Amino acid sequence: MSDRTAVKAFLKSQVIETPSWGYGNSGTRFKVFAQAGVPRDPYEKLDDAAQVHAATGVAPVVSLHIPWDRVDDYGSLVRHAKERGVRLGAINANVFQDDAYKLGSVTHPDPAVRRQATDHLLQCVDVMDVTGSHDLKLWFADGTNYPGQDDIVARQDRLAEALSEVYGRLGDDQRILLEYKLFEPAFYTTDVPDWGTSYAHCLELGEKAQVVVDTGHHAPGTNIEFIVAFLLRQGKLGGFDFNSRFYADDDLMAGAADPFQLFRILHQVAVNGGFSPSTGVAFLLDQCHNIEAKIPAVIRSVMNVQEATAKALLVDSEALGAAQRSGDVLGANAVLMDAYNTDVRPLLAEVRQEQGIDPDPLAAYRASGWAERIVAERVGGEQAGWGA
Ligand code: LRH
Ligand code: MN
Ligand code: MN
Repeated sequence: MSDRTAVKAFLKSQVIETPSWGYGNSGTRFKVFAQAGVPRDPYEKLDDAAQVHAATGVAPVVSLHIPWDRVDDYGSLVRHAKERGVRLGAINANVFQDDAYKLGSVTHPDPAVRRQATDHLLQCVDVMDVTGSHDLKLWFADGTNYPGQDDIVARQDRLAEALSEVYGRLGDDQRILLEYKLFEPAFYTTDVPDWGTSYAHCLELGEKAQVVVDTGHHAPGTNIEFIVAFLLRQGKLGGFDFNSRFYADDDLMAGAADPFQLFRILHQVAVNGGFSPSTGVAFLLDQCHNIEAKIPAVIRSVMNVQEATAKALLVDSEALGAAQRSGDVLGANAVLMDAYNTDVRPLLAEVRQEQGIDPDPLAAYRASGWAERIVAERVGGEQAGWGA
């Protein structure tokens, strides 16, 4: 798609889902630097997410993390979101913060702990029924730290059993997105360490199970766009957790560390039909803002994804195909680099103007006075955050 009007139309329709936990306090294991004005509950996280959507026009969906976002009445959260012009998206299960999970959750050697973990996953599907969410996003911290600690294959069997029980509970328009991560918190083996393991489990489960690619979850140097292309070909790419990394799972702003990688990934999405809503690829952010202001950081990340998307869509596919077919190595590479080196900011400013929003989302947010308002109003109470 290199036609400017079509590119602009797509950019207006693109949906980038933001994570509730990105609005709360977070940190490293060394220190959490609390920020003034941070949400005190899931309702206030939605209020902040609505500001991101107001500024960017493309972030109307918010992922929840349970139990971080536990409320008594999820229906009231749905109504609150609606009033703010946003809606609830993926439900992320959390089976990594209970004392019981020291040796794993669904792969734990003790069946009682596995039952507890699986029950939580099933409860997350109950939440989805109320929130109208389609995606159950599963990431397991499960693994071992020492050789010999547990039986690797027995853990795979336990994982498969739990996944299959949860899969059986899914409604027709619900799916499992199974996330992988190379390591951390387990340091020797991780039960879902890579896309291949996730893919194999999803294949066994059926068509309502797909792989989610978190861009921070690979070994350094991994060719993520190859994984994306492969999964798209198999119809098994469920979505992305976008963030940036320099070293490991850094969870920095998407597009900050390596915008060229983000472009290469989105180019593969573009050429393999992943932007078509029918493929169901979800574009989620999964990041934390430890030292920078949170709402502007989410706005910047959304803009970075939009810029990389615009560049990916501007690739002259006819010229690229012709160069590839004729074996013109340098020519093909030049077509790609031409798109990457295009300054798409004026195009995106036009898109925003046509959407009726400010061409400069960060300036619009600054001018809104929201930052000052939340600092003044959100005093007292516990601040919600990563792990709260
Ligand atoms: C794990 C992960 C997963 C969790 C989120 C908080 O590292 O990427 O997606 O749900 O972080
Ligand atoms: Mn993630
Ligand atoms: Mn992560």
